[in-house]
Amino acid sequence: MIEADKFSKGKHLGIADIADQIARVVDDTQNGARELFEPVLRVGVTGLSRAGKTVFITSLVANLLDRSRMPGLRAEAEGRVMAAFLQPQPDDTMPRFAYETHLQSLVGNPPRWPESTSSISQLRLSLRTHPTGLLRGLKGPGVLHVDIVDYPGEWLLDLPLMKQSYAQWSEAAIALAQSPARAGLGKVWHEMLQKVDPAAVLDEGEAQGLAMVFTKYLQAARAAGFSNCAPGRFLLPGDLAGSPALTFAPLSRPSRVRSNTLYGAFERRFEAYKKQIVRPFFRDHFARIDHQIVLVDALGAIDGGPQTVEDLRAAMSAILPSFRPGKNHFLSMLTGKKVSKILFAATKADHIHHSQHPRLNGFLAALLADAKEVANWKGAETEVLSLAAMRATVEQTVKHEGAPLELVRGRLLDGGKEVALHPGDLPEDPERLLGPARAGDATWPEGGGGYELPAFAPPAAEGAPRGLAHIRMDRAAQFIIGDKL
Ligand SMILES: Nc1nc2c(ncn2[C@@H]2O[C@H](COP(=O)(O)OP(=O)(O)OP(=O)(O)O)[C@@H](O)[C@H]2O)c(=O)[nH]1
Ligand SMILES: [Mg+2]
Repeated sequence: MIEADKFSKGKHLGIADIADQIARVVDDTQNGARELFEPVLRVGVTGLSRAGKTVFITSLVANLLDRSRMPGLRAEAEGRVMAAFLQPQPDDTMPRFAYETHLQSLVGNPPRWPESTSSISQLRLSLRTHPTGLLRGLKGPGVLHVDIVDYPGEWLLDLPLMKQSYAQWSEAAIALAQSPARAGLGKVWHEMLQKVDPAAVLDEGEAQGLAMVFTKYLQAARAAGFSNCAPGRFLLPGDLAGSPALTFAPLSRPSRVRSNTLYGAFERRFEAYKKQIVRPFFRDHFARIDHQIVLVDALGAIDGGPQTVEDLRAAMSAILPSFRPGKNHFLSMLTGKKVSKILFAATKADHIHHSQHPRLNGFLAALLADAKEVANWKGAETEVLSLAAMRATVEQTVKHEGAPLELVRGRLLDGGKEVALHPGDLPEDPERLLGPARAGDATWPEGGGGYELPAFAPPAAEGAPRGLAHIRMDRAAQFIIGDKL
């Protein structure tokens, strides 16, 4: 339908403008009509760096193409899925997600985890199903296209920057770097920061030197397990390495800002970074997401100690409100679209015995509670789940001092030795982890148990692959695409 006010509001629309508007409306209607018959579901897989996005997408696709390990997917259990197949993706300007390469590395000999992602890619998976219920006899099979995008987790950290001015970002970044948890990580940068005068006329050599030592600090922070390491492109510049939009760093604001000074130049570059790099990425990627999956490596953060848990909590609290559906916010303003389902998933749950999974869910829910409250997920259906996209361990129960002890057995990523270990018990009350985290404690309290959560290698392939061994990927798939099948 063409809305009347589209035409009446403009000042003096020329024939060409009107023709263009009509063409666009017709085009949208045609796309809409096409999507009515073959709906497209755009699934967002979001998570910080190393959260498990690439393994998750690979496993989701492998387990949808071969559904023998997917009893929890209702359409499959009801025998209604006739076929699943990969299709050329709709967006010609985006590289294809290297599904075959990632799968090959996971099931290869020896099996390997895929490389960390350095750029954006996309995949379209299509499912042909018999309709349900009353329509069964009336309608032929339907096709659902599922579009999934993968990108480096570091880029997600840039989302909160959209709301900040250079002065606000600088102040927060300097304060964070000086917090006790990060003390020592940015020594060289801090020393240089003491020496430079933000109000002095720009010296490009000095600017580059500052950007370099600041980047080194961000790399050190990430290597120490911290999540909050924005701007994301400083860690993963791709083809932007060395460009002026990446040659800035936080500075204290001088009383008067002149455009020819170091501060003036950095402020302009920060705004250019937001406008030319961050904004297009979020506009193009998040613009039309229907269902969102937020992956969180909660166990990795627990393994790192209270300070990495607090850092993860802060990073998620800064990012998640940006997904707020329907409010007058950057993403909603760009898209006008509401995400209708959000799955919050604790990844790599094969590190602990399944009897601990309810506690992991409780911890994740508590970790994200602030963010969820701020974000006010009105109108969106949410679920919290623990899952493993690729199960690298098996469970085992042994007798220890007369009592059963639950272990997980797997091959260590580092060295390849097979071990069976008790990773530690998560507390019933998540506050026992979040309290010390909020207090900034360096270690978990005595008697808190301690955690042993080493990285495992992917399991050795078991003959012809039948999907991938997983934990609750069928539940995740049911929540994300089940009601569309
Ligand atoms: N045990 C276990 N480890 C996993 C699982 N999924 C991911 N991992 C581990 O987590 C690492 C990171 O997973 P990726 O899927 O590459 O993470 P990502 O979110 O794509 O990371 P970036 O591309 O760096 O943003 C892997 O290399 C594995 O070591 C899982 O289901 N089980
Ligand atoms: Mg990745």
